[in-house]
Amino acid sequence: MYNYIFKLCIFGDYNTGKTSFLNLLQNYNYVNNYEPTIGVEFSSQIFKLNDTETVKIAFWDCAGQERFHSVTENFFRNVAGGMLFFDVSCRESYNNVLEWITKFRKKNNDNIPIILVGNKIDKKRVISKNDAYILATDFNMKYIEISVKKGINIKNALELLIDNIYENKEENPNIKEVCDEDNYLLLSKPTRYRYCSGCYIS
Ligand SMILES: Nc1nc2c(ncn2[C@@H]2O[C@H](COP(=O)(O)OP(=O)(O)O)[C@@H](O)[C@H]2O)c(=O)[nH]1
Ligand SMILES: [Mg+2]
Repeated sequence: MYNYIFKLCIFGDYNTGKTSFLNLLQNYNYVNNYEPTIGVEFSSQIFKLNDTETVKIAFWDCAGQERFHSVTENFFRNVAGGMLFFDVSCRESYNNVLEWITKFRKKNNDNIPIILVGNKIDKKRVISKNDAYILATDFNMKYIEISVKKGINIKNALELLIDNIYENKEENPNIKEVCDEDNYLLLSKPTRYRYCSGCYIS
């Protein structure tokens, strides 16, 4: 049983590793293939917050729509937090970070945290860690660098966001204490839903 439920969205440019990140979290192996997903993908897992509390997190993945910068309103609605991805080896994905922040903020108030995630640090980078850190700080985001391919900082990235959400939970309107999960799921009905329970982070 869990104490809280919240929705997280993983967004940012196409090809930055968002779907691979979610797959890895669900203990699938990293696959080198490129398989664009269609619609909004949604999965959920239960994580430990501390010794006594757990949270069920519903993850929403842009799933191909970000290619056209056309993610639906529904995607950003009712989220407790967001992970904004860019690729440290692709300047364009970094240049688009501001546009993504604007889209997110239009749908959510400033108390909903976003963390900025620089992925693919196994590749030759064109964006320095310092520049990304400064950008993140300017927009009140935490910054973390990861490599989905090498499995670097995967859990830390998720924990960073969860901690951020949990610390400010009084100001966050989108954290549900569990009472009526079915209604919540109906409100935010996904195109596709994969259930995966019992996956604990620690
Ligand atoms: N070198 C490298 N490639 C990655 C990494 N993460 C994802 N990729 C690759 O980048 C491509 C796009 O990944 P995908 O998860 O589909 O990106 P999405 O469009 O943001 O969902 C795929 O070929 C992945 O294998 C990484 O950390 N390093
Ligand atoms: Mg994807």
